[in-house]
Amino acid sequence: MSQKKAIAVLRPDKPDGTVNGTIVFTQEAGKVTVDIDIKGLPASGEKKHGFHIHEFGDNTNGCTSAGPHFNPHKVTHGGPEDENRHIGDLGNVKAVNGVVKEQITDKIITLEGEHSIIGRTVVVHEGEDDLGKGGHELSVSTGNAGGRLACGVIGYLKQ
Ligand SMILES: [Cu+2]
Ligand SMILES: [Zn+2]
Repeated sequence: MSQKKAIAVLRPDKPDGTVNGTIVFTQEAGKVTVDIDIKGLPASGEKKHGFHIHEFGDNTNGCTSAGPHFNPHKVTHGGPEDENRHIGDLGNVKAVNGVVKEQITDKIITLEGEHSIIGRTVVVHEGEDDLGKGGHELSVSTGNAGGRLACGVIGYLKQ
């Protein structure tokens, strides 16, 4: 299988926003590796931020235009390890003093075929994603992760 790579360059949602970064996706057999580099988050020790792929590759009115979580199967929100989850549910990233540097792998997202994430938007949220278990009315749709701090459209990366 030929390896495919994609990238999303994160920009702040608001003109005075500080959050930026790059997210690199690498398709491998049956999984995608995601290299996450984010800077400019609130520097307050360790803090989790909801991290998802949203449906549309549209940032016309900031990150809001990206729409809801990418969810072609019309199921409820969950965590990345849950059987029941949106395709776009990648859970949380953990910032340490405003910086995220982590690598995750996910078996649900893909850079190929009908449910490819290419052309959709990565969003970093203000708050923590409760992975559907918070008991808030928004838990089952968004994980109640709060506002959108930064986002970027996923496109093919030269390799
Ligand atoms: Cu989100
Ligand atoms: Zn979701």
